[in-house]
Amino acid sequence: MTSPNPAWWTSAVVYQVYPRSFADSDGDGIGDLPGVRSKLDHLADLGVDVLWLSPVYRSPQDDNGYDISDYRDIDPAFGTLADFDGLLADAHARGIKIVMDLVVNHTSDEHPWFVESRSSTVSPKRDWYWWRDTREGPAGPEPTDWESYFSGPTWEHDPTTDQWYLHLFSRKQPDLNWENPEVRAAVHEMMGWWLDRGVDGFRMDVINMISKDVGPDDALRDGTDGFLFGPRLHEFLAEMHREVFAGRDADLITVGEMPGVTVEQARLVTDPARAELDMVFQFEHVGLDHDGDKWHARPLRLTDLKASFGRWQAGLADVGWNSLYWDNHDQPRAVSRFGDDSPAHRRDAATCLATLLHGHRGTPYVYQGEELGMANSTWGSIRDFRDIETLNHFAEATAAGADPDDVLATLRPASRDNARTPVQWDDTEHAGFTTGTPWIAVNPDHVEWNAAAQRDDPHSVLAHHRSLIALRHASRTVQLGDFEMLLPDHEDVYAYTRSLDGETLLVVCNVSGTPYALAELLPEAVGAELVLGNREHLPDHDDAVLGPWDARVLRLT
Ligand code: TEU
Repeated sequence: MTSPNPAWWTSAVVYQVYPRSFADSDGDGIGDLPGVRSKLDHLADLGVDVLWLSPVYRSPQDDNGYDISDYRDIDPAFGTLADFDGLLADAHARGIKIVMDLVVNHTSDEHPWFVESRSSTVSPKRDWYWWRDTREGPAGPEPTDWESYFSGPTWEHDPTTDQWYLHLFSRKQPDLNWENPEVRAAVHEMMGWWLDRGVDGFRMDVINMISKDVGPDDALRDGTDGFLFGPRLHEFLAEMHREVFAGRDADLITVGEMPGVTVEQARLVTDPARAELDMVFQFEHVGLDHDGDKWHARPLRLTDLKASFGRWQAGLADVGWNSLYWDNHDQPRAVSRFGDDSPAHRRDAATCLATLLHGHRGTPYVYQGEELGMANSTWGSIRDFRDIETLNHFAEATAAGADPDDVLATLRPASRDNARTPVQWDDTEHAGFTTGTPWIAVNPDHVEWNAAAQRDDPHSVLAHHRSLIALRHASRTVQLGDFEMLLPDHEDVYAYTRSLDGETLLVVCNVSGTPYALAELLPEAVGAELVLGNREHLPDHDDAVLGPWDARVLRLT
């Protein structure tokens, strides 16, 4: 991508807002669009270029908005279309683009399309969803053995027509049948409607699940072969690009969330010559601390992380483009998961992980609160949780005989709710998030960890994110430079170079509490100019020693 005029987003940083937990303007305990609007200066101060809004559309909120019942309206909990337009105008006035969350693998079961589809087997919208008869024989009655991401089978029986409909997520999220050109046309038209309204692009939810092969498949237990990266995915993405984006002169951005996507598949999807998507969210690194069972994680091995990130950096070096993220609304907080959120090390670990990530080649995504070093929360009983994935897992595991306390112990570090506690704006009772009662409890550590405490602190996690974003904006080497991994076998230190036009930057991060002599690790780093560091102001700092969670960007040439 070192073409003479690289795409604008190769130098951009995206900030993700989960509206329900960002800022509440009317005291109902639920974040909303006027709340987001009231915090735009925080985003402008941080220096981000794009605001990705998790879903704000009309929704029964079964999965916090990822179950949409009207794509062209705002859920009253979040505000109105006028509130949205106001937010968009104010964001644009600050040079911040807005990306909508496009959730079109499925709708809500309360969407008029599905209400019509389930009304009768001859409904004109019957084929807008996946309907199947009961499977006879011992394997049935569900048409296939697929398991939902939210526990239980992916098929729900509908007594009205005595057939089953497919839902990869909750039973209130029936999957759309993208084989039907009417479905695709309706989605394209809806996307055009939002682009005409001025939005700057889309983050596309589980977009690699839209092409499915729903055949009789007694053999396929988990079903991923039947719906991950199906046979017509490239065709559907290319058609979408042609029908929705081609011919629009605005600087748009598209990112596809693609669980299970490989480097090879991402090269095809993000190759500009193929006009599908600009980038994808891959999931490899957020699966390295568990073998597919997120409820039973183990410590991350840094060599595994280097192998994975190294492969993605190399794999998309000559074609395509990477997205870079640690946190989002589905992942527990990285500083607790991959770092160290103890009082002694939390600031250093959060800034170390941020440096490690932001120095890579790709577009960084900062999730709300990550810039403040927000950590996993403390969870008492199951009543503290809100996330459907978490609650369904607890119900299924305890129904299968597991001890509730044992299951609770697995939920605390892994639940998506760790990402969904309200943003910590200040040290008041509800962290300045709401004047009402928050829909989910504020992390009690907000008294110390909050934006107000960090805003004017030059050494805060917030200040460090500001500096990382400013560095990306200023440095073509950080934006486009070639990537080379160093020390691939070191279990504690992550180091790599970025090179462009004669400049070489070295990024070295000690992802542990053990100090290391720099000269022994990287002799070329000794005496190099410090471009950005996270610990040089600390009394125990020593240029020659990489301290605990020490992270440095050095200029070698
Ligand atoms: O997430 C898809 C997805 O991969 C997640 O379900 C993930 O596997 C899981 O949460 C990890 O614990 C997208 C959205 O980001 C998520 O919030 C929605 O719940 C889901 O799709 C359905 O729309």
